Amino acid sequence: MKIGIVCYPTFGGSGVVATELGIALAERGHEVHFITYKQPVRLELISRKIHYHEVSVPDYPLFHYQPYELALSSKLVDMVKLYKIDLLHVHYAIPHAYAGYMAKQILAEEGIHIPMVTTLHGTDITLVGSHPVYKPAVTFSINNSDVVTSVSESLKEDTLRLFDINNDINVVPNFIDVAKYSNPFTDCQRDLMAEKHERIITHISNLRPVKRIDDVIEIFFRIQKEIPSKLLIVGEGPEKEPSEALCRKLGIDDKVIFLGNSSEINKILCFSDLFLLPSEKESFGLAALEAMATGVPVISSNTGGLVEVNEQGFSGFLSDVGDVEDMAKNALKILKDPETLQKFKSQAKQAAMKFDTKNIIPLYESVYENATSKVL
Ligand code: GMT
Repeated sequence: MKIGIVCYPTFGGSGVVATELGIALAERGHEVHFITYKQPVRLELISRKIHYHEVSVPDYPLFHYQPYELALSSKLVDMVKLYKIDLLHVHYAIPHAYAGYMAKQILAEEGIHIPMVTTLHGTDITLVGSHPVYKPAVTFSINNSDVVTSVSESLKEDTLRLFDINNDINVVPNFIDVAKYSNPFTDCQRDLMAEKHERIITHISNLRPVKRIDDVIEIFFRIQKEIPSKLLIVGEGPEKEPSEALCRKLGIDDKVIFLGNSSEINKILCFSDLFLLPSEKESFGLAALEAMATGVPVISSNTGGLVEVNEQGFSGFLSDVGDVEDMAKNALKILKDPETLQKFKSQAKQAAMKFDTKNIIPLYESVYENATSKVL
């Protein structure tokens, strides 16, 4: 099948999922066309089966806001016609589902009936999409997609609660190529980051308020009082500076390393002992799954889809949002004894297996068949 994928190409879970999906589909023989404003960060492998088409928006001084959706719709129309694309799969409702719908309508005028699948990722529903400014357009785009998928049961429930939906929503969870995350390194070079006797605690995100970075630091503050340890914070975002200030205030700035954005996530996870994800909201928590697949147990909040990913007392522990005392207590439970840590590491990996690429990609393939049957 020839599949056109639209996504946000920069750092962020939805772009990562869309890119990994495209790569996995190409490996299964499909022809994949990424149509977006920048080459997706994880798309290193350009092959005969993977194409990238850049959407450029001409700069015109009259426009206060450049009309990206319009440029995207036009590019989708052109690419569908040029490459005879069979299906559009848009990731993140805003504005991709809306632009995809417009492209679909323009193509229909010319007798080309292309199915469109929309995948909801989280903030397009819970944080941004339900804002009154976007809500009518988001509702319309969801209701007019041929098939809608959401990355967790929890996100499906949120969508049905927040919007007036008259379309089915299929849950297709996020996935991971467990083999690829299985510590390819014989030596993780953990001495780059910490002393032999220290535990390494990691957090990876785009450092926005929803990730509650203060809680990450507060949890670590309690851990390091009991166990020699280092905290690695990976990513860039608006919370970085206040977090650095909090570390200085707590007197732990020598134990916290801010690494910025990294393309070496599996190397970082390779030398991590514990992953922290105390988010306010999380439709799935792909970062937690990446950690688990590398054999890193997770201490998280029990919000949204995290309860579908992190298994209480098995791959890690979950606590109420903001309960840093409980999170620190659970972290220490895992870290204090080497045997317990080893047990949680292997259980985390085991729990990640059910989200392995080979189990999830066929679900997307059957979604594509279903969407195609709707336009025939
Ligand atoms: O929250 C992020 O880090 C980015 C955001 C995005 O849209 O790229 O992530 C959302 O989609 C991911 C992939 O499906 C999910 O794993 C994240 O849980 C979700 N983030 C939120 O719901 C806050």
